[in-house]
Amino acid sequence: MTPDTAQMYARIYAQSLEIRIVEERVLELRRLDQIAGSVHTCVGQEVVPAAVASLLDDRDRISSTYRGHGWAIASGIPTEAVVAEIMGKATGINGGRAGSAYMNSYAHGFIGENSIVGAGTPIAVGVAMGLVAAGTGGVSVVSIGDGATNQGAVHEAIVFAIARRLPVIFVCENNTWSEMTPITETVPHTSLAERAQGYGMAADSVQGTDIDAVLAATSVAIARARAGEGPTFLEIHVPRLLGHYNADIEHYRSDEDRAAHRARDPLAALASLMRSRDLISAEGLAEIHRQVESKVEAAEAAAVAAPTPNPATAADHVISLSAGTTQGALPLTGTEMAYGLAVNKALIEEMAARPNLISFGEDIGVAGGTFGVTRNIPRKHFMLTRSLFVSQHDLRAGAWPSQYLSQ
Ligand SMILES: Cc1ncc(C[n+]2csc(CCOP(=O)(O)OP(=O)(O)O)c2C)c(N)n1
Repeated sequence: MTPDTAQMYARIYAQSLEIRIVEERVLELRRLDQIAGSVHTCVGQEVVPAAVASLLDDRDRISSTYRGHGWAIASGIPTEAVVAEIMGKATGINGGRAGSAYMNSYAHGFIGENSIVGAGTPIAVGVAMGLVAAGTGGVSVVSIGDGATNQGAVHEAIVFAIARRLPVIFVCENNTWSEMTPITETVPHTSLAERAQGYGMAADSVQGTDIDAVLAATSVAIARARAGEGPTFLEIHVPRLLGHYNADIEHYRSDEDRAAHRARDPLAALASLMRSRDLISAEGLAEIHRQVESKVEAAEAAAVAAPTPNPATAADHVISLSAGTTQGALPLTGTEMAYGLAVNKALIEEMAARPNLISFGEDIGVAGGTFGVTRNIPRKHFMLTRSLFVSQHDLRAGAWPSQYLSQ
């Protein structure tokens, strides 16, 4: 172990602890009605975002589920802006509009949370296509739960990521529960990593309590993605230390199951590993706790003191205006037309205005798709492959190597 390793583990530990304390404070603020709606915390899973994100850099992007406070913090969003966002405050990273389950910050490479199970995966695949087009070597990481692997959207995302060898890492945080259903009830005969291998995808399965394995498997996946070798499914086993959401009393869960999960807390395992390898002293560990606790305390105090959004700004960000359109011009007087035609016209207009826009889907390049919504997109702007429109600019820049354009 080099001093660098010791520092890296200490950083991962400090961030995981910070996420844990934030989540505990969030639950308390929710109990005090200072947060509206449900909150889904990641207590027991903190090491995953902290460890995975520690290996990423500015080129990379992260998408997560509604259980994404940890991923938001690991992306580098200031803790105060995360807590304020969960509280719906004006100083939140999204001005209080996204709340607990929809935080995002492009500036921090955080594409965002999503409360629709599995819905982050096709978005992450689209992000990966964008990264390939940009040619930076960036990787698109998306976290999902174990239950999400049963969703159609996840199947489609995996199939597409493999077909185009996209730089996606599907991080499956397997906490064995999907709300009230254990994963063994829906996937009884195979592990999730084996299931992913069945798609022809590289896959690995590691324990969250084994930080070395988590870091090693993530590094391999990142290297594979950066080298253009395609996606990886990374199953990380973690405990679910609390209920599915803040008000879940877990009446469906046995005491034995709860105790078994408590016995494999990755945060505690990381602290003991650092001590047993002499990577940190007992005093060093205590110092991390003091620093993190006061950091979260200050973040919470600032979030509590922050104002709620000004009601006069309620309509801000509702409509994204095309160039040349002013808010005053809306609502526009329109012409009645079939919905598919309206989509087609909008696509033609947007693709002409924004050269970086691409559209993908089966058969869309052949006859404008089954419903004709991609018909008549001007050829002068776009080269056509069977299923993918790519702007001429991207092709000239050589941003789309042939493996991504296979028909
Ligand atoms: C498409 C969809 N179906 C159902 C739900 C309701 N729902 C919310 S969370 C959840 C369980 C998901 O379990 P898992 O993917 O294992 O993630 P975890 O909550 O354990 O992190 C369900 C069924 C939803 N939000 N979206």
